Amino acid sequence: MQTLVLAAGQGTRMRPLTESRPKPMLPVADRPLVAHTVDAAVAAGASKIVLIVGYEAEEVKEYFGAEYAGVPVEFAVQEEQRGTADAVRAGAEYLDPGPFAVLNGDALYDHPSLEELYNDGPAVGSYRVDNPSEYGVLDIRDGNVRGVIEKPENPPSDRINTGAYIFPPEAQNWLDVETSERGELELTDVLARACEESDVTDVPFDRWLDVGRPWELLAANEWKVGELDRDIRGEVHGGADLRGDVVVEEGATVDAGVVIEGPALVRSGASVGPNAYVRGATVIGEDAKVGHGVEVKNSVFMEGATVGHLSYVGDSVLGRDVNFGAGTKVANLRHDGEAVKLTVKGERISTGRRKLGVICGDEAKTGINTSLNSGVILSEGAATKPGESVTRDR
Ligand code: TTP
Repeated sequence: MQTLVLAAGQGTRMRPLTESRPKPMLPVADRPLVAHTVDAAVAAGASKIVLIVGYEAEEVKEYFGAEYAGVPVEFAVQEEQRGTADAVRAGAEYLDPGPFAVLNGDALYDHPSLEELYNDGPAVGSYRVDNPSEYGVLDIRDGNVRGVIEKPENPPSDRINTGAYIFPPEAQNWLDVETSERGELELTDVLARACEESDVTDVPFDRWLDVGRPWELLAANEWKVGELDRDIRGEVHGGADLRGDVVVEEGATVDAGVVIEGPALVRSGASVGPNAYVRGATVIGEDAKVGHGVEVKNSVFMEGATVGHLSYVGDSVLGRDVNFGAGTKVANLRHDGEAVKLTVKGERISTGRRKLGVICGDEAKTGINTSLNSGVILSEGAATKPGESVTRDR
């Protein structure tokens, strides 16, 4: 099945992590987010991948090249991010006649579910949630999908749109849709046409994750780091204790006195220790550093992020080349035990997570003994003074 993967978006809700990097290239375990989407597509039977790129396109192109996992890859540039139907239209010239699949390049799909979708006719992948009103909800009647209703007050079902579709061949001619109320050209309008013209089935997915906001990047890493099997290739001191499914890539070092509780991933060029404690679905990215007396829990360190001495980092994302001064501590739990809130595009939003630390854009720096409150965002290049207690984004 020829497959279009939408990866042209700006990822504004993911800022500051997408300030200079496209969202599909954010790290999830040992590869970029969109590589997991493409892996799932290939496992499901994709014959060709057409990646729709736009924002920071070069990074995506460089990663995939002309072939990936034995499958040919083409790139279509969507000049302006005018919506998902427009993105598909940008890729249509690379399609052969016949049915085609479309996947969101910022979502994780489980392989068997996607395979079921690929084996079906015109179809849409759905996922059951308790709060459908916050999503695009599938209108399902007599076993067929009739369309998608965006954030309805009275949802017609508890099954939401995963952004994974199999379109019939004729849909290649239905891509010129009208601008929607929110000012975008929407693929769900193409789906609505498909529902009018033929039977579109709903394929329930066992697992799915939309990765749009910073805490969802942590959830994505929890999923994919959790799938890693123990594999120790780097240099590990005899006095280190690696428990469970820990991966230490070639070129990484783990020094004496370190305890790492899997699942955890230490990437090539990274160093941990001496005397550090790493646990809970943590990724220490390429050339990143966790120094003496540092505890890291359930966090993602991107390339070159450094926490050198006597610090605690929990449930946090540290962008490229972030540097925490000695003694920096991150709070990851509110006293009242309520879900931590984060500001997304100027709006305070509950993340639904009881445990969440901080989100740091690339090259943010903290002075020694900085305290960072839970839910704080440090923008790209932000700095704190020694001894500061940071309770607001900066
Ligand atoms: P969104 O998550 O709605 O958009 P986005 O990725 O730009 O993020 P944000 O809303 O935070 O700015 O998009 C869903 C998928 O579709 C995602 O994989 C990006 C892709 N997309 C395009 O390729 N082109 C587009 O014009 C749009 C709007 C989205």
